[in-house]
Amino acid sequence: MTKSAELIHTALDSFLIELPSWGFADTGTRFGKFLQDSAATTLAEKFADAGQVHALTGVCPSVALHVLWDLPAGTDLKEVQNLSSQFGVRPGSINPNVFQDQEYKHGSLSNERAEVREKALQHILESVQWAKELGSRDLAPWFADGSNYPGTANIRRRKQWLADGLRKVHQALDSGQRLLIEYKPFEPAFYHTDVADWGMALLLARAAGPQARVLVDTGHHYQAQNIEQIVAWLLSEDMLGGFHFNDRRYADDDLTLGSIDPYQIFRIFAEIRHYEWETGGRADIAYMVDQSHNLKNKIEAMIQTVMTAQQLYAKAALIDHQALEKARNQQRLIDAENCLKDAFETDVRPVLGEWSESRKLAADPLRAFRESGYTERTARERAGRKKGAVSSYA
Ligand SMILES: [Mn+2]
Repeated sequence: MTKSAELIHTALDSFLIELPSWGFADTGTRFGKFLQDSAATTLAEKFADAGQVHALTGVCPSVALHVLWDLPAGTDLKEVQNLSSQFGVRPGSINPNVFQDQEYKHGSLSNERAEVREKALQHILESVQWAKELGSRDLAPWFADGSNYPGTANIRRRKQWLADGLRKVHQALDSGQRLLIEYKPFEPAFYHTDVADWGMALLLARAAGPQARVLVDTGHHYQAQNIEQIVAWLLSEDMLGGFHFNDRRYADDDLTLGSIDPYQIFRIFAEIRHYEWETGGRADIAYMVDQSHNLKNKIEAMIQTVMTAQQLYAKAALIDHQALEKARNQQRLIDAENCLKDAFETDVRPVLGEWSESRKLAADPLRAFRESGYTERTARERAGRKKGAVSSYA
């Protein structure tokens, strides 16, 4: 094996990606939801579909669960464990839902009304409990808190309420668990969101406690924001907890990773790989997908995402960090920049195929999936049951 093939194999061996349960369900836009006969509606179907992706790619052993959509009140967690063993994928991060109920229209943990804050807190604490029982490490709340018009919210007080709530959530964690704080500059609130950027998320994570980290959703930034710089800063503060992978052209578009700007994702991986090269350690990062495949076949889109992530990660594994560091120190700008570009422009797909075959996986998971006839089979089985089943987002 060549040296670069070896580098890629080693990198891919430990590169795992978590799949979101909601990525297999029918989803849509603010204008409408588009149904696919083969899309999953039940938790069993979501586990089955995620299991397909893992069986073919070998790198997606866990599924992120969304509490209200996947674990409604009265869910028997034993059933979830059974699905896990049946389909070969375990429950991953637990995502509490504190935005869907009517009470949350003005926010959850930072709502002006104490009883709403309390309701949100209880739901998140319950989610921590479920995470413990399911053996899930990371808790990843989705906060939609914010306001739509200037002057309508006390921003400082809401920050305090949010910090207080997160501190209580942190107290409930087991020693191995983590609380991931995700940020987003707008939507669904359009004037201010309570956790608008990585700095706010960092402060809230620090206020919550030592097991809290920042979650970077690649779509949750303004245009032209330098995401890899945010990643570098969070790494240097030991505060990077994980990623929600997706791509965007305009806002939080939830498009397929690397479909618009693969170099952006590569540059993020380059920062992580450089940090690991420099420290000799491994950054504890949860790589997760958070996408909405409104029009693509859900499972195919997920396989495409995983393969894209692997390709970009493999390219980043080819960076010669020693040469890069030397060029930087000697201020040879073109040479330093070309360390990244040479790696990025290498076609790693043949090595990726060899790596898959060496792991007894299909060299081309996408083609293998299409040839399996899974979509046609599940479309036949699921189509009848789905009639009229258009309710919540996923
Ligand atoms: Mn996200």
